[in-house]
Amino acid sequence: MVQPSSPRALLARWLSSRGKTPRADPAFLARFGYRFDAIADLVLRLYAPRLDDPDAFVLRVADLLAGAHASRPAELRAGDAEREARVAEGREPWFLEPGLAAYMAYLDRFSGDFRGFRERLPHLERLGARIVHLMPFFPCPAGNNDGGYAVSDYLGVDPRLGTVADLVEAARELHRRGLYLAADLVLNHCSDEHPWALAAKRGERRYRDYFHVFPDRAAAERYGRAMPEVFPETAPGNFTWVPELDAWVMTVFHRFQWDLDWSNPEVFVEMLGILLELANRGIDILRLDAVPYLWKREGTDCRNLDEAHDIVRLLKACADVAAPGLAFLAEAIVQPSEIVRYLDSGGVEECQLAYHASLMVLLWDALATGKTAVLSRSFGEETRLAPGTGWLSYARCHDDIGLGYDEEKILRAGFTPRAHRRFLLDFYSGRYPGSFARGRLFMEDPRTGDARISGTCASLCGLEKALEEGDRAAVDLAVKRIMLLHGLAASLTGIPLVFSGDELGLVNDFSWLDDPALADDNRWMHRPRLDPEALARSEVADTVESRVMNGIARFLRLRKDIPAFAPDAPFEVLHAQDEHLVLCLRSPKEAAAKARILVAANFTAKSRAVRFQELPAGLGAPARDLLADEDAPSVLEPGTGEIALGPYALAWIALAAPERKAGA
Ligand code: OTU
Repeated sequence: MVQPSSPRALLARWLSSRGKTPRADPAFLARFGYRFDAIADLVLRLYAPRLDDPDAFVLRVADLLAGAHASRPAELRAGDAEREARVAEGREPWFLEPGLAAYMAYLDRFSGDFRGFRERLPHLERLGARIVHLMPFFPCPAGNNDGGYAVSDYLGVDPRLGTVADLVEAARELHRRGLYLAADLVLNHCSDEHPWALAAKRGERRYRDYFHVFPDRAAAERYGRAMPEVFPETAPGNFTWVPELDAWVMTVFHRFQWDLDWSNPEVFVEMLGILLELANRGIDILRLDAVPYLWKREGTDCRNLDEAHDIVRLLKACADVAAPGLAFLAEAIVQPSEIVRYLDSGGVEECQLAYHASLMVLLWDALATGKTAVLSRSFGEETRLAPGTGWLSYARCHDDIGLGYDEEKILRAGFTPRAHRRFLLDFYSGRYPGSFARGRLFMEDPRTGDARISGTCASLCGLEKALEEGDRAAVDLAVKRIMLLHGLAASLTGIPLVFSGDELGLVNDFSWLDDPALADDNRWMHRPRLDPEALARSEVADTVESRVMNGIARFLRLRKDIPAFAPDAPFEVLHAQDEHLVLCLRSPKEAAAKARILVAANFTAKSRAVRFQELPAGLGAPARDLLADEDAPSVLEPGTGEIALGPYALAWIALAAPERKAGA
């Protein structure tokens, strides 16, 4: 290997050879100079062992950045400048703007295709969502393609959905309306029909090296001996025999999703080019799919390794140079302490946003047990984020709910972890006597007894059962549960996120069973089509659809003007004497004590009370429930020091400024 030059010398070389072209933009050069050391360092740290000429590689990356920036459309560059200026002025970054809310949908199920998309935007505006995540819309294999997460062409658009021009136009239309577009970068794996995989199958060495290939089963198994399985029921093991290669390929997800070998610098360059091109099409947020899995090392569980973080850092440093308005969303459904590592540089070095998977699981835990100890104990310090970063807080997404939670917390809450887990699985699959839920077990593993849960928010909250039984009171309770979860996602912390169909309270959709391409993946039961009839009913008073839609829209509308609900405003979980309540204190970032809000939630079907005497002193008197209206008149009972909470009720209680001590 040729010894690498110092980053400074290399930068000087690049600038004198290519940087001083008449087209070079001074802002780009400034960003480039600022990030160059970090980029060169990370490249060496990750790739030095595999590079013959590290300088040449760094210069290649530099050329890629300059090229991508040169072809970045003027309107996006102007957007970059605005986003940068906002931070320079000391405001929060654009993606933490108070009041933002997100929505995620499969394009075909949401609007048919890109053309229909525009017509659905008024629906999103009515809901109050401003970040729209369209699930993978790239060309992918026919048949089972894991909902598009087996990508065959990262820069194409699935012809059934539209064209690249349609994608660009969709982004423009969103921007015109003050909305943002999020999309996936499925960077851990590509489909076995991707040209890279096809070339590897044809015997091209260069492309074989894009994947983790093992000559025989023993070698593969030795490498993966500590790797858990993601889909044990339908895609057991982590390797697939590929006859054309006469070898085993690592396939952590499905056998048709080949894990890319990110220790190969060529894979990095390919993916960087793709990332920058997607950014140039107007995508504002890239969701880094399965980011914990990026780096593999023999004998480890191949998750959350330090190099995976270095790759994200390197991609971010590069994006900051060529497309500085772009934000990264970490899709890391792992332990809370591991998730926050993708954000702990304060959004500067790695991701800016992450799914609050911990909160999501805890909400379902509390709903099944009616007890909030696990939630209250776990939703605190370890999920606190660095400034400049934010959670996406949600009740449901397109994936299953994994109920595994920190065993110690479960023990401390008075449950036995194994039995507790069994109970949750039984409860949400509807087996537990008296359960209101209608879900199914996902990826049941008879060896471990583990499983996850599928089902729409509404079905897991009891709506499907209640409707089927024609039980109006049960329907009301189910709607209350649905509102409770969305209301908490809108007020505990972060940016609320709604999964398509949940805003209408859609129940499980069993049509997936009729489609052989989907039939072995019951996550499809909770990915319903946005049925036009349900949409129409959402405009008719008193239907379930309108109650849920209007209820969520109201949460999103109200929270917009509540400074204490800014995504990154502080929160503090208060100890509730009543083990069925959640109490969370939100404070505005600019400490104006009188605008603090106490979020109070009752996880049972019985009325309960929040007793102010039991809460920490100095909280301030309850002044007003911001959620109270004619249907749910004020819950404050003046003089008693109590707040009544009806079944599954949620209250956003504005607190009066605490009395100041004399002389203070
Ligand atoms: C993601 O989920 C996607 O959200 C899924 O829809 C895909 O099937 C999958 O990647 C493959 O692309 O295991 O059960 O820590 O948990 O990447 C869902 C991250 C998953 C993983 C996550 C994965």
